[in-house]
Amino acid sequence: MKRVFSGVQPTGNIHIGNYLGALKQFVELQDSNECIYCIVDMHSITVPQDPKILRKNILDVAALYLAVGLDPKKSIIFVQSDVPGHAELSWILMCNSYTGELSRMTQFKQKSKGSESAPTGLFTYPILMAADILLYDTDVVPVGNDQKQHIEITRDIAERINNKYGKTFIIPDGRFLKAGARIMSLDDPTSKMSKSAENIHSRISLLDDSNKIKKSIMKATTDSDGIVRFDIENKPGISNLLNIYSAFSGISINDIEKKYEGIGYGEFKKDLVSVVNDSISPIQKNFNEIRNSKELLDILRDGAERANAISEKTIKRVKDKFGLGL
Ligand code: ATP
Ligand code: LTN
Repeated sequence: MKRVFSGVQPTGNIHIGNYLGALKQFVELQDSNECIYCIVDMHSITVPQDPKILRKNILDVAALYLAVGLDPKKSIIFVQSDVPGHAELSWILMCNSYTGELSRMTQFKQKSKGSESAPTGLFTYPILMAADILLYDTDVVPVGNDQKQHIEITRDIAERINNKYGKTFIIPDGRFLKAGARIMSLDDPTSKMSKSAENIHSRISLLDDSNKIKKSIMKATTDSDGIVRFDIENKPGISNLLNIYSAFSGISINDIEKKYEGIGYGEFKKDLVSVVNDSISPIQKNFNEIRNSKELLDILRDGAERANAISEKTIKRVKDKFGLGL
């Protein structure tokens, strides 16, 4: 059995990009692997958060984890800050990483915009992510394409420490889905769909109502030639919608293109609204049942306990390798 680890930030409503790129894989993997899924609240404070909203968002993500089909009997589900090993290992990794490699991270460059007052945590964000992964001797990390660089630096740091101190860490592999790895924004199909973009119609959140979903899809940017064909270079808008259609319906892009041959974008978009709604409404129903239950808190407490048991063993092993403590 392989060990799987991944995390989602509690920074707002989870959108279909998060679902198709990451959460869908989480569910697929839990039947034949040992899975650990985290709500990475300490990553979320690398940018300012309102404490009340943060707490609400943590519980929303936890409830969505369960609503999409994660089963606490199969997977460990917990909140990052409930397990102190993440911060502890992060420091040790920080002492074995280079400011140069962190400076090359595109996420840091984008989010800090070169400002001298960018939080240090934003700079060291990838190290905390490496700690999340290495703490659990993870083999596989299911994520969206945007996380490739973070997986690479995790591997580099683990290899560096293994070379210096003897085998300490497992070298993890990223796992990326074909259809959902990079869902693009609906209003600007050249940038990725994001929780934080200003225009709410640029994304479809898992908790959006059907009217909002319809409006966002009907407004989605396309081109003017009216042909439903996958061509990322010349038709990024339609290609993105085809991707979403295919990922939710399981129908190949080729077959969808054939289905809409000679039919305009209007029909295609209308059907896409139904495809998305049909997939999302059972998730919303589950979410509403779970969100305010006592069971949710019990699941997170139990998850933290189980995660902590694994984490403590790793921390002990790493401290021994480094000669730390008594
Ligand atoms: P955002 O930029 O949308 O606020 P984020 O990148 O901070 O989100 P997280 O919530 O931490 O996102 O991401 C959770 C998972 O969703 C990660 O595995 C990430 O790779 C994936 N993901 C995020 N955006 C997309 C997207 N547009 N398409 C596919 N996967 C995505
Ligand atoms: N950086 C990730 C979230 C994240 C993560 C992790 C993903 C934090 N720690 C460990 C996988 C494994 C993001 O999606 N923004």
